Amino acid sequence: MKTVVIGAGKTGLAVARRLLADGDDVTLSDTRAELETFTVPRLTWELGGHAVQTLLAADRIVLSPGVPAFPALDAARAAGVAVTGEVELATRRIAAPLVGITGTNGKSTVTALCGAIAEATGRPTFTGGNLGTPLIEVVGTSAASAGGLCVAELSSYQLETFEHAHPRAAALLNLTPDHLDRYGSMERYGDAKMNIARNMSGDDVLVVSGEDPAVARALERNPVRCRVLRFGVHDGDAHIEGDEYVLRLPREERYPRALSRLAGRHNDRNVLAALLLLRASDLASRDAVRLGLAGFRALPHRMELVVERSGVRYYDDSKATNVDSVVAGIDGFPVPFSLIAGGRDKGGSYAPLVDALGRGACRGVVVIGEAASLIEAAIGDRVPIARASTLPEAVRTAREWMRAGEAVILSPACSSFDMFRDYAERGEVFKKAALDQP
Ligand code: UMA
Ligand code: ADP
Repeated sequence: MKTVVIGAGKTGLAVARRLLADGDDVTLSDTRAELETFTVPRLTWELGGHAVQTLLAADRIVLSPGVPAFPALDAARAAGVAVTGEVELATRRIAAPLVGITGTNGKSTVTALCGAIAEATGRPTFTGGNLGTPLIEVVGTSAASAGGLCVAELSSYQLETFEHAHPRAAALLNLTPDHLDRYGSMERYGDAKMNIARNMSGDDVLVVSGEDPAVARALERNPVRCRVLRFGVHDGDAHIEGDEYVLRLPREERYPRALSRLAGRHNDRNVLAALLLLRASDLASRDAVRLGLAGFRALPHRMELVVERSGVRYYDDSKATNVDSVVAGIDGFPVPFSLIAGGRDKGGSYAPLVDALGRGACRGVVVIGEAASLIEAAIGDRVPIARASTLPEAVRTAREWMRAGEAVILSPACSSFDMFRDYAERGEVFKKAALDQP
């Protein structure tokens, strides 16, 4: 079989390795002209673009998630060339039950927490997907066997190419504006996410927010054939009563909230979703849930306290790449803060961010990157604004506004790709700048 893999990033390289091992001829095609290549039998490179002839000559095209539709691809599709994605290819080679997690925010946290609980079951476990390790890397390991368990964060990009993939349990955590540069509307974005449940049926468990109107609308537009369970702070199949997480499966189960070390209301929701996913599907025992939850710590770059310098605390929330995730972090923030925001705009509105700044004690906003003017215009004269051309410069500026006992927060509301390789690199640059402050 002749396969063209579009995009030679993490996903493309992992797919190429797998397909070469399966005996395919593979072309790795990338828009970058300069790229570190290597030579192995049956592998060809196409750099500097995706030629239509290359695509038309393929039996199959595998798209990397970050690649949006383009004319040569449409032409190949129209000519009958099959187009698929990495997660779809992976799931065809996995016998283990798959737990899939999607939503606008909280995916990585819920995935990592489910992974920790899955580990506590003693089954060989894989935890990855959009979180960092492409799912296809599990193929051939014990976690992919029938006795294993695979927990995958699934982005809307990865879900676009779902065809036969069939999670045993899946979550749609929430839906707020993000990636509108690719989808154009919330409906198209939500529909891409609903693809997660297209093959789920019978006893399979779909966990959704019972509080999010956009999730309810997405479910109405895309009816499902499996069990649907809802979580919500006050109400739902999983909810909170006092200091306990309560599940109704319908048999009641209670877990102390004190088991979780995650801060913030949004993280309570994340915990509820994770418990519901693994208990309603019976993929983890009550003891494994307790053990996994108690041992779990917040992931880096999510409201992570970096350091305190001269009484000012620096928080790295680089993973907050859309407006709602910034609002979740700064709403009710306990001390006055300055905010560093900006990067590559995704086509949504900054109004909810401006409202949240109005409710809290924000001393000022430093804007960076391509979206600087857009954010500046949205904020107007409600709080002091400064511009910075680099992130270290932004940290120095933000610091000047602060007194002891206050905080500087990097929470960008944008993707990082205008200035950095990814959100993690942006977070590391912020951390270094914070450590350099007097
Ligand atoms: N490229 C092309 N043609 C194009 C566009 C890109 O050839 O038209 C090339 C680029 O030059 C680059 C490669 O494609 O060489 C990059 O591919 P990619 O953007 O799909 O990125 P990967 O390195 O494969 O990483 C992807 C996810 N990235 C995206 O979806 C943008 C990673 O999620 C994920 O961890 C990884 O697969 C493993 O599954 C990151 C992300 O930002 C964290 N995800 C988005 C999000 O969370 O909001 C969806
Ligand atoms: P994702 O993988 O969906 O980007 P993460 O768990 O990495 O989600 O969190 C990304 C950002 O969103 C962080 O800034 C975090 O504080 C915020 N966040 C986490 N969970 C939620 C939630 N349930 N609702 C809103 N924001 C959230």
